[in-house]
Amino acid sequence: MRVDVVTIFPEYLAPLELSLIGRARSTGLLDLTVHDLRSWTTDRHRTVDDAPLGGGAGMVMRPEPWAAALDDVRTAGRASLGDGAVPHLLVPSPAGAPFTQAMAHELAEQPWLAFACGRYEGIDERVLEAAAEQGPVTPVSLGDYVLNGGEVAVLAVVEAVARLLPGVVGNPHSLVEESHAPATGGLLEAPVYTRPAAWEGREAPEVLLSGHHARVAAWRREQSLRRTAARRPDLLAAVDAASLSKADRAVLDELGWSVDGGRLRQRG
Ligand code: 6SD
Repeated sequence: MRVDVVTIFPEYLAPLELSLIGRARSTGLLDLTVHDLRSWTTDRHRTVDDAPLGGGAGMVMRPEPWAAALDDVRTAGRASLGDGAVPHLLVPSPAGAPFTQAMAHELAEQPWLAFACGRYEGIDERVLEAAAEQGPVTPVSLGDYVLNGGEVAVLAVVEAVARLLPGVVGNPHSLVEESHAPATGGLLEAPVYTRPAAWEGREAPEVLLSGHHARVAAWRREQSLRRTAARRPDLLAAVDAASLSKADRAVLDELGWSVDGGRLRQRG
């Protein structure tokens, strides 16, 4: 997969040189280039911002350097991926669509992603309009809170997507039963433990030492349900009731959840 990131803070993306993502880059699984937006400015002060039209607080990113940067990124990418290639442009924004594991899986299928990192009050909207005439553009949000710019969101999205590329995570089985993975049926993962079995007076759950795989699986399933009910009732309400066993329903009933029209609903 090819990834281009345009930002006024290229050093902010330095963590993408580390760990599994860094190795994916050195082994050629991930071809990631970070570009400094100021390379496409034409004035002595390398200006990327200007006052908002209509007034108001802060500054807005000027369209000219952005348009030139995105044009050059598209041209360079086509030279390496082929004439028909178009990047899927992702623009971090608190006003974007929530970034989810499902979206990470879809993006992991794409040959080419580009990211435009806003700063200040954001990028002149016409940049996104013009880009949408060249290829798909998706504003994405990490969550309902406000960051200072798009760089932290790019770190999160690139890591979530790149770890799904074949060969990036050593044991692909690790991807199967984690929180938000389709295989967990939309539930959170159970807690995990390692040796020593007793640590500072705290015992790990005995069932995990039993060697009884079916009992371990049943215990983990129950923990997933309890955790999801306590922490993410929104996820539990989205579960297809047809995926629940009798044992699942008994646990959920004890927690105050009943099946109603194929979905789960909290009583009371
Ligand atoms: C000015 C940005 C870009 C400012 C952001 C994204 C999320 N989920 N919160 N905040 C954000 C992105 C803020 O450029």
